[in-house]
Amino acid sequence: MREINFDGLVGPSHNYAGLSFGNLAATSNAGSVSAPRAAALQGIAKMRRMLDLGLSQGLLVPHDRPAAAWLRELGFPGDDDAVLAAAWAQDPILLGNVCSASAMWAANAATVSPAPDSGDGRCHLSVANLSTMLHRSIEHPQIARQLRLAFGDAAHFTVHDALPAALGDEGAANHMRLTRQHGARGIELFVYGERSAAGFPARQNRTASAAVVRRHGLDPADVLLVQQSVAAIAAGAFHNDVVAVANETVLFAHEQAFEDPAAVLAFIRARLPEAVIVEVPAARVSLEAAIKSYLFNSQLVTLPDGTMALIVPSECQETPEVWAWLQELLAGNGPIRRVEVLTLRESMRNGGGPACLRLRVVVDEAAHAAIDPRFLLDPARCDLLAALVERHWPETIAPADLGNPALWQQCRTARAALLDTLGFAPGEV
Ligand code: SUG
Repeated sequence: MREINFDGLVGPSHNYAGLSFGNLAATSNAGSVSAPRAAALQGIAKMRRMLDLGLSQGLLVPHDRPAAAWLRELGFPGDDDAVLAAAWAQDPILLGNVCSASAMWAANAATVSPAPDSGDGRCHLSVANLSTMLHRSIEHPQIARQLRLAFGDAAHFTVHDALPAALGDEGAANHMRLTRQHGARGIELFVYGERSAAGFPARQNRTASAAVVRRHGLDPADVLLVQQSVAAIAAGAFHNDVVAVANETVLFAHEQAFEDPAAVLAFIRARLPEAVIVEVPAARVSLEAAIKSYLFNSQLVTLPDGTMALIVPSECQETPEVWAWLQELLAGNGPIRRVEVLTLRESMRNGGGPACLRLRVVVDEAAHAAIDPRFLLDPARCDLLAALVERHWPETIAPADLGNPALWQQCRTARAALLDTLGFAPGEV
């Protein structure tokens, strides 16, 4: 069996609107000028690097933005441009919400339990409702549409609808799987948050996580619901994947990631004795440095030779305590043998690192063959995507541009060209 990473391609409307309270990068960059073309090219370069490492790579398509149809439901009349112009005049923040390219962060698209873990031998995917943040709460219908196309073969996959909005669910960003190897039965950790007195929102609800466990048919003995530490949320870790990541036998986590770390470690050791827990002490890398550099939002992957690589954002290289720690990690005799550095500056400025941009799906050969190939990538398709982005994606977007009808049209044209290049009919995704 193999793991495929499906990355969200950065959409042409990528901008810095400061929409995610509790996400320090996004709120501190609010109002800056974005570079959608560079952002999408950085994302494509990451997908290409994964292919170069011998890994399997897929993509998810940017959503239809600005979302005029959604604004129409809020009572704005007329054709799309009239709706958008009225929203811009009456409530520019609302217009900012429907212009966000936030679907790029595919780790929030769904939670995935591969076939060896589910009760019925199928890979289960639960679409996330993303209900805590307005701009993200409008993603789930289009996520569901894409996942049902990509993973439409009911012999291998089950795609579950988003949970009710009152139970905030942010998908794989709050989920970790540990296992001897991808194709073996695994244990799954679901990390939820609790609202603290005066702090940032806890975006993953415990009841939502428990519902996903039941829907996926997981054996309760192989599951742990884990409370994210209140300190981590307060420091800006709005998702668990900002402070922890797992791959096969390895859990790589900050000392302050979980409210009760001893219980997490005890569960893993009892259920998977071969597990290797790489815990980074706060005395070496503070929570603040971890969140600034996105050290734990790295992709931890198994290479074809069986060793592991950590794919880190360049901000790790620029944070001395983090880079020093990574050098020691490599010098030691642990399972992580290689560190790869990526430039993802544009996504990072909205709080999205390498791990945020991808959704992991573990499949066997038959299930792999059943995936709609339009969602799978090879180097030639990366070239096609890059050429398309060069041609159609805006070079920059300043806050005032969000009210410009020429930008709305450019975004529509860019997406239409993308769908055509990838082989989708208009309106199919
Ligand atoms: O939901 N940022 C995203 C970043 C998501 C990162 N994903 C993971 N950690 N898996 C969010 O907070 C900012 C958009 C803006 O403010 O314009 C934003 O939505």
